Amino acid sequence: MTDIRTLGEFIVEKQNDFPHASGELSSLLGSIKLAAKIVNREINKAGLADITGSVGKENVQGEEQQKLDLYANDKFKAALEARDQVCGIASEEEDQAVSFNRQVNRDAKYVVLMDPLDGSSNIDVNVSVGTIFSIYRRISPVGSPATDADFLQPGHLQVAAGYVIYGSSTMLVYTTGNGVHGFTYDPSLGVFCLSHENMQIPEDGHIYSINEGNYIRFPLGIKKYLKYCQECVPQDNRPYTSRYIGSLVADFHRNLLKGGIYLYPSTATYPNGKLRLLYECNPMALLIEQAGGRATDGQQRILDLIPTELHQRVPFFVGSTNMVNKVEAFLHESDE
Ligand code: AHM
Ligand code: MG
Repeated sequence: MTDIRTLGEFIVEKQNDFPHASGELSSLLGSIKLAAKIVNREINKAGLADITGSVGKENVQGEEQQKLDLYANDKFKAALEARDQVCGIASEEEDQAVSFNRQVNRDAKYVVLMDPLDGSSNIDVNVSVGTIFSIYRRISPVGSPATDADFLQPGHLQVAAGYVIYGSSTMLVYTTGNGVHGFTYDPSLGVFCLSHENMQIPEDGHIYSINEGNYIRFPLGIKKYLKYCQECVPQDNRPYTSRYIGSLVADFHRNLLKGGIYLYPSTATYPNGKLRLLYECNPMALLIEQAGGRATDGQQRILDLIPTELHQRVPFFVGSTNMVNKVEAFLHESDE
C-alpha cells in the first residue's frame, strides 16, 4: 500500500518544485481529475443506459454530436467553473469560447481548451475514446471576462496539457512542462495511481497510424512515405506495422509507449487536415515534445503556429523523432 502514489499526492509533490506555486494549477488539475471520473463512470455504462448514439444535432464544425459528447462537455465545463481557478473555457462542442460569469472566475488566472470526448464515433462499438485538455495563463487583465485572445495563444505558451484515455483501463496522462506522467485509475479505490513516471517515446518506431482509406486524396509526399513504410527492408524493421484506431488519444497513447507516428495530412475533404490546432494538436504536441518526440504540420513545429481561429484545423504529424523527420523529408522533396 505504501508504494501507491495518487495523482493528487503527486501533483502536490511536484507543485513544491515551483518556488512561487500557489496551488491554483494543482486545484485546476484536481477538477479535471474529478470530471474524468464522472465521464469514465458514464462511459462504462454505454450499451446499458440510453446514452449512446447521436443527439440529432451538429456542432459548429458540421460534425454530428453524440450524447456522450455533450455529457462530457457539460461535466468538464461544470467542474472547471465550480473551482475558482478558471476564467473561461473553449471546447470542440461550443461554437464560441465561454467566459464564466462569477466574479471569482473572472479573478482567475487560467483558461482551458478541451476536446471533451475525442473519437466519440467509437463509443457505440466499445472502442477507446479520450478527453484532451490544454491550459494557458490568460493574457487579459485578471478581474475582467476572458477574451478570445486568451484562447488564441501559440502552443509553446501552454502551462499544462494532457489527456484521459478511457480504454481497457482508464488513464490520465499530463505534463506541466516537466516530463510526462501517467496515472491509471483504480475503480475500487476511486483514485488515479502513478503507473508511468517520466514517459519517453522511443526515438525510432515501426508503427504508423493513418486513415489509409483517404490514400487517393493525400499529398504526393505522404503517398511516397506510405510506400516507404511498406517496403521490405528488414535491417530497417520495414515493412512497418499499420495500426489505426480512429481515436487520436488511443493511437497517440500506443505510439507514445511503443514508438510510432500518427498522421492526419490534408486531404481533398479536409484541405487543412481534420484535427483542431487548439484542443487536439497543441496539447498532444506539448506532451510529445516533453516525452522526447516531435510534432509538426509538415512545415512548422506545431507549438510555434500562431492561431487565428478557435476551431482552426491543421495537418498533424506526431510521434517518434526519426519518423517525423522522415515524413517531413518526403513532404519537402515532393514540394520541390
Ligand atoms: P472528433 O474529435 O470529432 O472525434 O474527431 C477527431 C478524431 C480523432 O480522434 C481521430 O484520430 C480522427 O478523428 C479520425 O478521423 P477519420 O475517421 O477521418 O479517420
Ligand atoms: Mg476530437
